[in-house]
Amino acid sequence: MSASSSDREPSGFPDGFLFGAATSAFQIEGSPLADGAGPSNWHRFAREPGRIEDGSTDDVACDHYRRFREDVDLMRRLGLRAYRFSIAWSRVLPEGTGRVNRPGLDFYERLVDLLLKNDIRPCVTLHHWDLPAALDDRGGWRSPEMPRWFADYARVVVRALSDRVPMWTTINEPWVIAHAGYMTGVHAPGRISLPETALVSRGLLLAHGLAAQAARSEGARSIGLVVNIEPKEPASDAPKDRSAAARADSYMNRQFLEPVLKGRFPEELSSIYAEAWPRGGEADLITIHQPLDFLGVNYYTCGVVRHDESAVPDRARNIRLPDRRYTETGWEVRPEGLAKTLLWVKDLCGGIPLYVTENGAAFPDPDVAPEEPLGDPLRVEYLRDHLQAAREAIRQGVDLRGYFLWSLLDNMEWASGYTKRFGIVHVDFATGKRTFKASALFYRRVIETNGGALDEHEEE
Ligand code: IFM
Repeated sequence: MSASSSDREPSGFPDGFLFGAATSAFQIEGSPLADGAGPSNWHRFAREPGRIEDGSTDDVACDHYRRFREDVDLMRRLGLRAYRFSIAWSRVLPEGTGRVNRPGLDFYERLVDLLLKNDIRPCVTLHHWDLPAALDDRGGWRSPEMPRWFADYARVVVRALSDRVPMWTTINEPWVIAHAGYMTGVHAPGRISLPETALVSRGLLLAHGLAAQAARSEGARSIGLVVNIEPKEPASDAPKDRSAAARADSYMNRQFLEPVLKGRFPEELSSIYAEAWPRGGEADLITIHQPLDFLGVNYYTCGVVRHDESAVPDRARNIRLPDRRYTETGWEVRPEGLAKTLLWVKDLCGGIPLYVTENGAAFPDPDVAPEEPLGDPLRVEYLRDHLQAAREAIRQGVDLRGYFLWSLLDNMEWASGYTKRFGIVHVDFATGKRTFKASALFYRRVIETNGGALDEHEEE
């Protein structure tokens, strides 16, 4: 592949900008019950008939639990400066509370040590959706005890690792946990109930606040929350579509952001959830509104919203428009939406440092990679366009400190099983073999040149 500089003014990312990649425990580790781990809610959910698109399980996934040395070596070869991963709660506390399973914690100690040895900064997410099944049996996120259980778990993990882990996040995408787990039921625990969604949303917020406090008291130096943001655009200028877009925005984007960073609930929530919305908000807000060191933003797409009498919540529904570009997950490709999102968050939340903690795309790749690098031009284009948008946001004054690509490896995409490949490294799920895709080499070049490669283009 040959490249030449374009006429555009090249400009790099700020010094120390963290170029990284992200994964999560359930999606890559495999060996779910190894070394004394307890089952997670997702381990169990995947075994319920019809829950996972291809009928697959987490038994092997990317086999990262056994191949983590090889995976850290891949990161080193890519020049990654940081790696964002999550801890499986059920490895550390098999029953969810109480007894600590030392071998489970040891696995993460070994991973962190190896990352540091390779000059890769470990960024730990405490909860990325996989919950000990034992806690699900006790009500899971519907239980009023959950915030305290989560804080206790956070304390154990942070105490063990805070001397080596510089960056912590409490919960990944709480909106998805509440919405997909309790409103639409496509994720574990597969429940469909608006009142439960309201309850779970409040529990997640309180859990974040208590865990942030606990992590700080155990020595965590830098603590944040990760939210997924999707700008909501009305399908037309009709007042009904405009107000549907505003409701969708408050439900998906501001439901967690505003209480955590502004110390208030978005007004629209009490009408969306009606009498299901828990009372006593003011007292809860004191716990929820903890000082944070940064915010993680996961960005994939924008939503086009149309008023819809039959839809939940509160009559707003995302629609697809013809003649637009979509990824394999059906998400519209909207790189400019990333800059828009970051600027919007800056305006809403002030000067808090931001990280793009996830951004990436699933496009069709073969099950077996015939050569290295495996060509994935759509993903290369997606990454180039989104990284340029991130750089543009910085140019416009956003304090963006890093970008974590989703994902390092093809992995188990939750209820879609292994049918959606997000990785820049191809995984042959039959053998575990890893193969760099062209997007991995492109990303390596972006990192090496501190963004300069974004201004190169392939010769015709
Ligand atoms: O795979 C997920 C990840 O676990 C959370 N954010 C979105 C990704 C793609 O769907």
